[in-house]
Amino acid sequence: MLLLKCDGLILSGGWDIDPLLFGENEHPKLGRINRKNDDFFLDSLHIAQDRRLPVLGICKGHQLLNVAYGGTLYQDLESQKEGAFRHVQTGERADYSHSVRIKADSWLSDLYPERMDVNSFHHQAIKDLGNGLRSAAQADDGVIEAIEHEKELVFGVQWHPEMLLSRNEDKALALMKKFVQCCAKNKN
Ligand SMILES: [Mn+2]
Repeated sequence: MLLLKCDGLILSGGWDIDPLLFGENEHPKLGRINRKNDDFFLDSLHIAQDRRLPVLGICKGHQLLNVAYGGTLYQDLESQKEGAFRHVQTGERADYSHSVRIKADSWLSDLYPERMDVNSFHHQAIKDLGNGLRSAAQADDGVIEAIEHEKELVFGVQWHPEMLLSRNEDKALALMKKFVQCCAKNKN
């Protein structure tokens, strides 16, 4: 399998996550799901875990990590989390939509100032954190926008750094560089 040749795993964005994976039935506002796709993500994650590879989850990937570690999701933020603002931006992919507060001592804290702007293309979000995971960044409405594992090399961001690359700012690239460095270091 291809993953046996990789030094790390990025779980990308995608459709909604099957709520059966965290013990819930479908909320009326749940979007498109594809269980095969979820299972592929989970299988890849399990191989990466077996091989102790660093993992970075982006948007859906970030949410799936939480589910894989036993956490839960808001199936639809707008109808399930009071006071949540709109996290499905109408602007361009590389536009900023809301700010996040980076937690001190998190994996992002040496890359970014305490507050920074991100893009936002999700109507689902982490509700209860999975085992061993902690929040690394939060939006002002309380939505968890980044996570990390307390012991494992497992990281997640709710925004899309790869879509911000066209801004030609160091900001988006910094996160990717850090992950690649983490993979290289882990290999040695
Ligand atoms: Mn957001």
